[in-house]
Amino acid sequence: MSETEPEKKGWFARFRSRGTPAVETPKPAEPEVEKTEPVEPAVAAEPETQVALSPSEPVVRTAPQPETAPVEAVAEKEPEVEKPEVEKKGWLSRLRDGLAKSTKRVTESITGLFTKKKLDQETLNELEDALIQADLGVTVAARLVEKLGKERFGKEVTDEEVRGAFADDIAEILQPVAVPLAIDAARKPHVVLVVGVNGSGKTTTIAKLANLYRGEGRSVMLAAGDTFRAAAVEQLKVWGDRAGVPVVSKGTGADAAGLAYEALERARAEKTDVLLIDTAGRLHNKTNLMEELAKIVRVIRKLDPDAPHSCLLVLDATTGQNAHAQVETFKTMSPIDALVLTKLDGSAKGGVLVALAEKFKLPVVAIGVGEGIDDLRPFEARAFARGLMGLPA
Ligand SMILES: Nc1nc2c(ncn2[C@@H]2O[C@H](COP(=O)(O)OP(=O)(O)O)[C@@H](O)[C@H]2O)c(=O)[nH]1
Ligand SMILES: [Mg+2]
Repeated sequence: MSETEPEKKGWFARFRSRGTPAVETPKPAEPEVEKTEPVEPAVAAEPETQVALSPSEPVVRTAPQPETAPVEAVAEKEPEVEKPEVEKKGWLSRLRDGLAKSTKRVTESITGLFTKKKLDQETLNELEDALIQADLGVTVAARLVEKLGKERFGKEVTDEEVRGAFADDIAEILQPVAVPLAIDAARKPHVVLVVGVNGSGKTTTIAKLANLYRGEGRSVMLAAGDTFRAAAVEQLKVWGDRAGVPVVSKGTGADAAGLAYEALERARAEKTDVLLIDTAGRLHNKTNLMEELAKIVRVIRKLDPDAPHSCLLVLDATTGQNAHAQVETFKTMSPIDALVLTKLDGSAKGGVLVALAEKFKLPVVAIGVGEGIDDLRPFEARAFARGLMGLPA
């Protein structure tokens, strides 16, 4: 996931460019299946312990199975050709536009505070509120404002100076967690377990990672470990086909740990570089999910005591502060060692990433900026911080 210097420059340049049309990458047919489920609203509206499933909720959702033809349909929709420049810019526009919602919240409130006055305590308090409102969290807000107060109290400051100072401090908080996922090439396979609540973007992120690693010349295998939801296995199969990687799967209701074991066996036999294991986001209740994730880890460790070599928690940025509870919950269930924040293209709560970085100090290995297979990007501290504060990179 390392980016070359020229690409970085391109990133910044394009990040700054305005008016670039966002080109939607056509999605495979299966996300439409997702659309029939109230995935996102359900996640956003759920209480903190999102993994808990009420007893009345059906075990197998009634979403229609995707037709068996989506693979061809997908191939037709998005042929494997060199992406035109305009499409490459698409994700940047979406990130900028998405972040713009977060940015607007912060900058409008900051700007509104500065008319001509000197920095006083009242303004500092209001600034602190603005940062909390923008999901940066109480701790970060207090720290940023305290530092600003020490440096500028009683002096005349402009809103741009304040945003610049905040952006620098935020970048400093984010820098240590802006770490790409390191794949150990000596492992065959490097096992990546992907966990997170239903609808957070696990399956999509797996597809994106598979595509990324394939692009790096690595061999990849996917394990369809979400055996709970009817459409989940088919969804991963479609994505696997899109990315050109094999998918190990069984039917709905199959034992996920057994499936993960088989997938690891096969990946070892085939000397695959990376095995990505999908998991269920929720089961009948939290205890079941906890047991299932623990069992997957236990069982794959029979084959490789170090597995999983990476355990990624996928978080939907639109859920804002709820992401904290999700980290806490999943930490008790599996050996989380990194985060992926998805849907930053459409979240007004991007500031939560800063709060998470400060609190948990878990690496943010990538960010999701769209529904397409290419819409996964390395997380860059400074660009994100300045973007959030409405400043050019
Ligand atoms: N806009 C946007 N949508 C995303 C992103 N990642 C996932 N999604 C969408 O979120 C929904 C749930 O994703 P899915 O991968 O099925 O979540 P899972 O239940 O955790 O496996 C789907 O409609 C995805 O297309 C992202 O980065 N941006
Ligand atoms: Mg899924």
